[in-house]
Amino acid sequence: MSESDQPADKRGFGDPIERDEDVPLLTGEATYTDDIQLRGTAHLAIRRSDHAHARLLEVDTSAAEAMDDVVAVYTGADVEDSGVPNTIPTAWMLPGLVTPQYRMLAVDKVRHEGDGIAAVVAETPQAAQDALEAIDVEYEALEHVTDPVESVDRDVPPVHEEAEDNVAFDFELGDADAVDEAFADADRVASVDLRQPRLIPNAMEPRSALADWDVATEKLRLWMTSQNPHLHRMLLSAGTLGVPENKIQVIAPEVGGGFGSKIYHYPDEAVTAWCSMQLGRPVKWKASRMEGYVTDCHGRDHTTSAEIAVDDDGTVRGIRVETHAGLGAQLSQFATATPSYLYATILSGEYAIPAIHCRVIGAFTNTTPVDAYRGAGRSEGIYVIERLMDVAARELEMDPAELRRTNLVPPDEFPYETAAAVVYDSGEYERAMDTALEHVGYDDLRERQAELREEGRYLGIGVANFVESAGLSPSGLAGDLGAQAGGWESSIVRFDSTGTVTVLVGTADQGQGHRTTFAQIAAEELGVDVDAIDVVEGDTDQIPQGLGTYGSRSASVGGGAIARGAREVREKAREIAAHQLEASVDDIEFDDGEFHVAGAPDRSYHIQEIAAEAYLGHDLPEEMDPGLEATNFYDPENFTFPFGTHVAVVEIQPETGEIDLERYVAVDDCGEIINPMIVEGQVHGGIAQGIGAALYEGAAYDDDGHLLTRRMDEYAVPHSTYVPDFETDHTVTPSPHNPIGVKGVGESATIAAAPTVVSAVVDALEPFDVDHLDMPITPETVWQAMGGEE
Ligand code: PCD
Repeated sequence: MSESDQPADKRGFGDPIERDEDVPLLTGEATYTDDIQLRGTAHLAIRRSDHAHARLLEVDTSAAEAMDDVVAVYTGADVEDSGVPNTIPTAWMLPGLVTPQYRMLAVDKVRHEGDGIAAVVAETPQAAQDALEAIDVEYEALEHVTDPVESVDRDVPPVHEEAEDNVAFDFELGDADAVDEAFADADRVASVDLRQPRLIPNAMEPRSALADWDVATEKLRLWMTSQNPHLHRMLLSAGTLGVPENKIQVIAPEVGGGFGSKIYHYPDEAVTAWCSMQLGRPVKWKASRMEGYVTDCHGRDHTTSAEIAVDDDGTVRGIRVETHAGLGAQLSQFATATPSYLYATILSGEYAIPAIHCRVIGAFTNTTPVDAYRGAGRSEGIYVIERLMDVAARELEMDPAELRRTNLVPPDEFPYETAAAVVYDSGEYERAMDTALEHVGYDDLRERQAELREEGRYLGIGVANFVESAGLSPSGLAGDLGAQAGGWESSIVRFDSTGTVTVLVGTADQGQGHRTTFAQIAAEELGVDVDAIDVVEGDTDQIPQGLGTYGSRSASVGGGAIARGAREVREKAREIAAHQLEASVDDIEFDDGEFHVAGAPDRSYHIQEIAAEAYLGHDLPEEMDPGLEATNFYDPENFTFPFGTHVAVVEIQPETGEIDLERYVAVDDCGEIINPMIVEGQVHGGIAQGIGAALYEGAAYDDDGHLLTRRMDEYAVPHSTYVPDFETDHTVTPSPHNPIGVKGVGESATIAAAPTVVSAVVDALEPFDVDHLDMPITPETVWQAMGGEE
């Protein structure tokens, strides 16, 4: 590799640099959306449906309107009559997809508890809240359905008239005939029926928005809790408000966690903007925690039947998967992509499986819309293949780790095209697996397990391998699959005239630490100190274009755009240096920020001095324009495919069914690591969320279609004391096509942790002939599985 492609010295890249963002976050100095104060701000509250499914007979707002401090009350009909497009569009089409109109506020009918019915704008947040109760809504209750299988199998009134059978899409991937043949030929077949419950995202900061419509310029400024401000700008413009895109500025200030839930273009932020446009004054909305529970998109909600065909020697011949995916009452932007492509294309896991077929029925239900939640689609897919590996191992009476090892895609097979229509870029699966098994002391643990069983104690060892598609790209592929947006990212890398650097990028952090890691990337490429670099994200007026942060894309796609931009800047600086040193460009070397003629390091110019020259413009090479900056659009040639092996050790208390999670070992491979400390944090958070899914979390609805788990004391997000100390390690298999060799890491551990923990619990219960337990596995389910009475 030439010196210009790969800077020799490490300036930050790879170092565990402390997070630049932490001091303001921890001292409370950081600015979140709700911290922003504009003079004359009015406050919005939204009246929501307390029915799961009902016709709206009348919405009487007169009493509310007459209340003190109430500025205005609007219904769905008012929004519709205002003449704006009033559509919350889907951002991913699938063949045959039914796309009912999704409006800012309901008209005629409510389709889930929490559906917006009317908007109250008042002088104070309290006045707005009080007025909500004065709105008189007359409903005619309709039969509702919350379960994705029931919704298509049972005869219920459809959620949308457009989809009589409640089917939004019926998706297929893979080769059904090849799978039939594999199943006919194979020595054995094993199967599992499983449910992946609905999860509620629980970001620390609830969603909120502040909209300011400038009557004079007809420009909308919208501060909001967004993972992707540019996407919000586009969808608001085209589908919802009809305001030209260049008259909308979306700003995501500090955002306190998202986990997927802040990707989406929800009605609420749009209503906030619409109200500001009606009133010509700033309007602010913020969700309460309980409001968030019924309006933030939920995750998962899969009911699956899966089968695996294996030979006696452990060779997997094929898998067959059928899933009903609950979409909720409306199509959120990626609700279609998450359970289809993001799910079915990862079903091969780390294994060479010659035949795969998957069918997914996307079902409307009378529930909060479902969309991507950390691990989106890939979590669900890896869970299926890893559960299949365990049931197959039982069927074959083979060690589950051994069965997995037998089927790994070998390192010399990459790039590897799976039977599920993706090409894995690179991987050394066995190395990561060995690292994890050695770390945990797998063979000793198996012996210990046997000894303990003699004593009537139940130790369980769970192993799961995962591979993940991160950084959805290239744009052409995304388009072929139905995406209504690209897969690229864009950056501007700009030297300022005094030698500092500003990096602007279209991703948008919610806690990941981009300001730190992106400065590390630029520092590495430019040979300047990380402290000289300022990273700017989250403002569509400053950063011309971008697609935001989701799908663990920012490090690889955003970071790639930054590296490429920085390299372009460096090459221009090299030309200026050559001119100053009166040498040919080819003879100029770049070393630790200094340009010098090869073999003559004594006379040199630092890149920061060159930057000053570039802006003075007094003595530049002929025909060169002044300035030192580059705009880069990076459209990767493929996803990156992070992978790894996680191992959990549990002991079950037979008297109570309690599960002691004793050890948790994670070996992740996310390619080159920009900042090991940040990656460690990502892995820790991810494991905690996966453990949450396996043992604690799960949204539940009562018979009336009301969310039962509507508060943090009813929906069990694990506390730090619920999880063991994590033992982490890494292998490094650089992505061959990414300019900095990185792969994503943000979702990896969540994807791995749920199947790992479930595998461990089920392993502990082998003496009780338990092959599978659905999540969340509570002490009660364990106790019953061990033969306890209800
Ligand atoms: N990194 C490094 N190295 C590597 C990779 C990575 O260092 N190799 C780092 C970076 O730079 C950043 C992080 O780490 O900082 C991450 O990254 P990524 O993987 O690329 O990712 P992003 O894009 O950035 O992010 C996203 C993710 C997601 S997706 C989710 S869910 C979650 C995660 O992220 N979320 C969150 N994580 C987190 N964290 C926090 N704190 N918060 C939050 O919210 Mo989705 O799709 O949305 O469902």
